[in-house]
Amino acid sequence: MSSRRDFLQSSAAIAGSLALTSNLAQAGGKQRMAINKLTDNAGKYVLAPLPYAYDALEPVIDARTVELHYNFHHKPAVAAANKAEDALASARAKNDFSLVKHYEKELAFQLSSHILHTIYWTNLSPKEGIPVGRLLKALEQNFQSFDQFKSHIIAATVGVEGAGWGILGYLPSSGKLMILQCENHHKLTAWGIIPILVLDVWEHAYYLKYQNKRAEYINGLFSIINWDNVALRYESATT
Ligand code: MN3
Repeated sequence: MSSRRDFLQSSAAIAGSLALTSNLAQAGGKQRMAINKLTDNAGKYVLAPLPYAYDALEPVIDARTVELHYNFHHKPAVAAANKAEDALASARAKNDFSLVKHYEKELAFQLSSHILHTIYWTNLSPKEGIPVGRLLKALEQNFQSFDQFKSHIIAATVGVEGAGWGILGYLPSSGKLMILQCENHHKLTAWGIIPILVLDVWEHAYYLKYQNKRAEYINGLFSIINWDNVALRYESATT
């Protein structure tokens, strides 16, 4: 009996510590879920409303580009991510994994598109600003100065090969802010990184107004970054 009691006690202790760990993980996770509303209560991916009018980012990004971008690039990615998850559930139910490679690729691509676009819209705002406080300090610590950070992320984003994103992210396992060049929506990542600022350089994001002048678009984009949102994301990633 005593070994059973010991077993039950140690099991309870382990369960308790697991619950504590999972509570802590959930607290961070819930905070991040509140910032990025990717799903509804049933777990289906949903498109959050655009946080401003189509013309709010004029003149840097024209209204027509925002309208097309949101409705015909972001929105279909949400539907396709749901479709891929449904197809994988159906594959499990039927024990037929003949298309698993296709739908895993679809899920990685479309869900990454949904995640990055959701961040992108909130990363921008009509009001101009600059990073301050803890975020500014972290940018200076990781990139020597704000100006060096700005030159670095602009060069990285302009230089993305083909369609993709420039990304500033925080990697909890190293405690570092990093700049990544992301191809498509999901290639060239560092596992575990939490994106806090994303700059879309797919042509649909700028071609109507800027055509091949990607650098001009990126430089303009820098003037409409919502640094309060970036700071909120940094706080959430580091606490
Ligand atoms: Mn896009």
